Amino acid sequence: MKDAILAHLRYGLGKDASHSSVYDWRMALSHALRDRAVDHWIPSTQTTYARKAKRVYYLSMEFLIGRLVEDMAANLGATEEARAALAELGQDFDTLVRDEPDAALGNGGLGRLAACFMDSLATLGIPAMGYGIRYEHGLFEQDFVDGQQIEKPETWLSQKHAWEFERPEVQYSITFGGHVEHHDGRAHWHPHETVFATAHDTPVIGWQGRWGNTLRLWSAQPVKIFDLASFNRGDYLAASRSEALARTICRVLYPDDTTETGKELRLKQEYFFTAASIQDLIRRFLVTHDDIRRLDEAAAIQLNDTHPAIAGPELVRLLVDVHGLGMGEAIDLARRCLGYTNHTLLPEALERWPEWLFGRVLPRHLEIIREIEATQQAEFAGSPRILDHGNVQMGELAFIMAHKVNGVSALHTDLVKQTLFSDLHRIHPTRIINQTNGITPRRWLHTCNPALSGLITGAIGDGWVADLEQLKALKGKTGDAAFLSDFMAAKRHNKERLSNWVQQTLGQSIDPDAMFDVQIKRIHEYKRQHMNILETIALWNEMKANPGAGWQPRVKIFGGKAAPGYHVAKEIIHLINDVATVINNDPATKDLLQIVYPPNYNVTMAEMLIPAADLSEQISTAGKEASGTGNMKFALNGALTIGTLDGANVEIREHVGAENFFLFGLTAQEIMEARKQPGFARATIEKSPRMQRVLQQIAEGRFSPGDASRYHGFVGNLWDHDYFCVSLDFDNYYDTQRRADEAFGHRDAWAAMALTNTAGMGWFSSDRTIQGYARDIWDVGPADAKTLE
Ligand code: 26Y
Repeated sequence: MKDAILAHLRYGLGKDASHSSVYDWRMALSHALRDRAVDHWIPSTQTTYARKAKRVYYLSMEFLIGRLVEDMAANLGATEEARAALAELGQDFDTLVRDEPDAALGNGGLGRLAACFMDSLATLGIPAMGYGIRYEHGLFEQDFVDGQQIEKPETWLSQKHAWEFERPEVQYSITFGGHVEHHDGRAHWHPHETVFATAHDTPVIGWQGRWGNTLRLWSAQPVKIFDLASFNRGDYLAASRSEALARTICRVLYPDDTTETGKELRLKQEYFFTAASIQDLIRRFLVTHDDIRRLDEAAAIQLNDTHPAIAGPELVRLLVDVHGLGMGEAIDLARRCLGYTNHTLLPEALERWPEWLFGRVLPRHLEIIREIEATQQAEFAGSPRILDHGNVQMGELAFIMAHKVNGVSALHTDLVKQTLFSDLHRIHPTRIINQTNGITPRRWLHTCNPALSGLITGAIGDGWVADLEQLKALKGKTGDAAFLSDFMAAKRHNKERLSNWVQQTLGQSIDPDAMFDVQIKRIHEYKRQHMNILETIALWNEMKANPGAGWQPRVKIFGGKAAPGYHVAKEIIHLINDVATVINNDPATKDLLQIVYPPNYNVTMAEMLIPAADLSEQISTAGKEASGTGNMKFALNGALTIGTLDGANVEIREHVGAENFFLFGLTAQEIMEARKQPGFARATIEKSPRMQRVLQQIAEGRFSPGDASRYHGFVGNLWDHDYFCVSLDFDNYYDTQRRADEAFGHRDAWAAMALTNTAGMGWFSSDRTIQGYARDIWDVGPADAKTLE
C-alpha cells in the first residue's frame, strides 16, 4: 500500500512526498485503492460476459453517492492497511478522508436510494450497471445569511474526480428536434441538433471485494467543437449550437425535489442519459447475442421514477426503426425488459410534458407514444390515457411500458393502488408490487459509526455487515447491564464528536448529555419541519412558565435544503433560524433548550449526525412520505423514532416493537377524511390554547423583532388552509414529545429501547430490498456462485 501510494504520487501526480499537499496525498491514496478495486472489477465483468449473465440496468437521474474513500477502503478490507501506510508516510487517513468533496449528484431520498442499491447489487454479486448523468455541478451549496437560505453553485469537479475512468471511445450520438418522414415502409427522423454522450465509469465494489459493478455517468460533448462552414458564412450562432447544447446539458442537477419544473432542458437531460444508456446496453447485448428479440433474457432495465420513462419509447424506436421489429412485438419486448419504481404520490411531482414541447424535442417519440396509446386502447378500451389534455403523462407511460410497477413501502404501495393508478391497477391487477426501501449497512452503520459497529462485532462477530438480520442476536443483550452501558457509551462518544464539531463550526455550545433530537431531510411542508419548530416554541413557553418542572435538556437539530423556487420552504428555514436566535440566547432556558441548524446538510453531514441522535423526527403528514430512508438510518444507529404512521415508519414500528416507537398523529385515511371539512384548521386551532399562543407569538414578531409582519402570510396559511394538517396533529405531537422526555429520564430503560431498535432493524438492509427486486422484477441472481460463499 505504501509503495502504491508513493508510486501514484510520483508517476500519477508528478509530485514527491516532500512537496505534496493534502489533495495530492488523497489522490494518491484514492488511486492506490482504485487499483485494488479494478482487480475485483475486471474479473467480475469478464465473468458476466463469459456466462452471458443477465444484467440489471438501473437508470437514475440522481446518484447521491457522497464521499467514497472510506467506503471504498472498508469494502476492500483495506482501511487499517491504508491508515498504517499513511502513518508511516507521516499522513493522517482521516484528514485525507475529510478532503474529499461530497459528490451530491442528487437531491435526497431517491438519489441516495440509488447509491445504496449500487452498493447492495455489488455486495450480492448481481451484474449491474448504474446509468446517470455526470453533472458538472451537483446540488447547490446552502448558506444562511441573516437566517435565510442562499444558494451557491457546487463545484465537486473543480478537482479531478479520483475514482472515475473516462471512456472517450464509448460515445453515442444523441439527437433532438427536427422532423420525421415516413417512406420505404419506415420512419426517418431528421433531427435538428446532436451531441455526443461520453461514458465515465466508476467501479462499485461490494463488501469484501466479492464483486464489482459499474456506475456509468454520461457527459455531453459537442459533435463539432466549432462548425467552421457556418462560422465562415457569418452564422456564429449555428457555428456554436452543438457546443452550447453540450455545455448546458450536463451542467447542473435540477435542484428540485418534488416541485415540478417543466423545463425543456430537463426533458433534454432525461432523454440524453436515457438514450445513451439504451444504445449502450443494446450494443453490449449484441456482443454476445445475435437475436435482439431475446434482449429481455439478458437485460432488466429499472426506471428510478419517471425521469428515465422515455426509455420505453426509445427502446421501441430502436427496435422498430433500426432493428426492424414490428411495433407490437417491439412494445411487448420493451415491456418485458422494463420495470418502474414510483417514489411519490404528490401531484406536483408527477411529470407531465406539454405535447407541443415534447413533440418539438422528440418528434419521433411522440409518434411512438401515440402508437403505444393506440395499442393500449385497442387491448383495454377505456384505459387511462398517456396523452391527456394536451400533456404527455410520464407516470401512465411508465406504467403501461413496464411489466412491474413498484411502490417503496407497504403503505405507499397500497395508496398507489387505491389512488394514483387505481384504474390502471384494475386493468393490470398483478403489475403493482411492493418493495420496501432499505439502506446499505456498510455506509450507514459499519463506516459511519465505528464505535457502535465495533461493539456489535465484538458481541456477535462481523457477519451482520453483509447479513443485517444477524443483528437480531442483540435482542438477547437488552437485559445485559454491562452491554447496555457500552452501547450508551458508544452513543455518548458520537454525541461528543458532534458537540465538538458544532462548537468548532458554529461556535455553539451544546451539552452531550442533553437529548439530541434530529430532523434532517429536504425542507418540505409535507415533512412538517414547521410543526417541529412550533413544538419547540411551545416547549420553551412551558419551560419559562414552570422553570422547576424537572425538564429534560434538549438539543433540537435541523438540517436540510429548500428547493430554490419553493417559497414556503424557504420561509420555514428562515423561521427556524429566527427562533433559534431568540431561544438560544435566552438565559432562562439556554441550558435546557438549544436549536442547531448547520447549513449545507449533505450525505457527509448525515454520517456524523445520525450516529449521535437520540430521537429521530419522522413526522410527515400521513400518506405523504412514500417511504423515507433516513428513518431507517436513525433506528439502525440506536435512535428512537417519534413519528406518524407514514411510509416505512409503519414497518419500522412493526419490526422494533410499538413500545419502542413514539407514535402520534392521524392515519392516512383520517387525514383524507378530516381535510374534507372546510375550516378544519381554524376550528382545531381554536381548541388548542397551546398552538394558538405559539402562532400569536410568531405573528406578533416575537422572533422577528423589527419586522413583525414577516410571518403573517405563513401564520395565516396555517389558520385558513393548513393542507398538511399541522393543526390536527399538533397537540398529540406535543404530548408525545413529553412522553419521550419522560422516557429519556430513565436512561437504563431508554438504553434497552434504543438497543431493541438496532436489533430489530436488520430487515431494512438494502440487500433485502435488492433481493426482492431480483426475485420479483428482474429475474436475476449472482453471476458467480462463488460470490455467495
Ligand atoms: C420531477 C422532478 C421535479 C423530481 C425530482 C426529484 C421529482 C421527484 C424527485 C425526488 C423524489 C424523492 O426523492 N422521493 C423520495 O424517494 C425516497 C426513496 O424512495 C423515499 O424514501 C421518499 O419518501 C421520497 O420522498
